Amino acid sequence: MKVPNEDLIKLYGEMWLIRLFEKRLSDLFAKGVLPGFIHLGIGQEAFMAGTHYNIKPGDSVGTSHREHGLLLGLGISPNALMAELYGKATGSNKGKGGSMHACSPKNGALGCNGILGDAQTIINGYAFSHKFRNDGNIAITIFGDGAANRGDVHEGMNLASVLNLPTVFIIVNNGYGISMSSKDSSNIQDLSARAQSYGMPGISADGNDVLAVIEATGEAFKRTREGGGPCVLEFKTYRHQGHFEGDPVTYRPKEELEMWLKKDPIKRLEAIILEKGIAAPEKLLEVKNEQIAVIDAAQKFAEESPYPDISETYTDVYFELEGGALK
Ligand SMILES: Cc1ncc(C[n+]2csc(CCOP(=O)(O)OP(=O)(O)O)c2C)c(N)n1
Repeated sequence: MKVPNEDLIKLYGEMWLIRLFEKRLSDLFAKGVLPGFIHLGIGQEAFMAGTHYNIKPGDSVGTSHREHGLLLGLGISPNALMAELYGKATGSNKGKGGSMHACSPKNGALGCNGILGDAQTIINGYAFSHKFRNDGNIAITIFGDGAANRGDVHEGMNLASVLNLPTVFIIVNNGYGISMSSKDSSNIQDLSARAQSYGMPGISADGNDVLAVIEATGEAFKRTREGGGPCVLEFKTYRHQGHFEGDPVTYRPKEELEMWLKKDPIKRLEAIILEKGIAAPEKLLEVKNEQIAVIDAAQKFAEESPYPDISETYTDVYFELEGGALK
């Protein structure tokens, strides 16, 4: 899939936005400013930007607990996401969703299910709806190598295949489920091989190469959109930080991180852009600095926003039926 030069610059900016947004969250969390618990996707930007590249309006996208970056791509503004993480009333979900449950259904951003594996069955409901309406959209579910070992995931894959649903299962293999190495939790090289058991295609690709991600999602999404049925994609990548902010990361060797830092997805795209003479280093610095300004503004917006009023405690929490009964 040929990616125009101007798109390469946009992808470069998007990856910096994701990384710098996450780094800002890391700092704010360490200072005790952010409530709750956060999992960051630093190092995994290529898979997010590359997947976003081939998502179309109307697609349904279920993210995991590590994809603030994809939520930004799907249309939650940096201001709204930052305010959400601060628990403020101006947040994407009025401060009640937080990191795990920030979502924007009107943009197809379904958010995360805290129970690993469950989302991979639920996604088929969205896929069925797209198929029933024949709207050309697809349902994408994103989950980690750890979640991939849950039984529900296999149930979801089987159902998607049997019903020939437009479901795309994306496994983000970042090497660990908390402290458990994926080499110890699975006996196969490529997790995408599991697709064969359900009679659908499975592809593994370099998740730190944004162009490889665009190539893989481009072909897979097209096939699924055109009625070809479900498929599995595995993107091999690495999270630079711990599982959660505050994780001392005592379970993986230093050399392993060093090896993956050499494969940093942003540096790799930067090298391609410079090598091909698509943009000068000054231009790339400008693109990066633009993202810093966006994040500074988002932080200011979040800090200056009010907390939800106490009277809002139960608003949007329960669905109110006619006659006042709560469901
Ligand atoms: C059913 C279930 N079991 C355990 C957990 C606790 N838990 C939260 S995240 C996580 C690890 C997930 O690893 P992976 O799926 O590889 O995603 P990653 O965190 O690496 O992005 C676990 C075990 C959970 N949320 N749900």
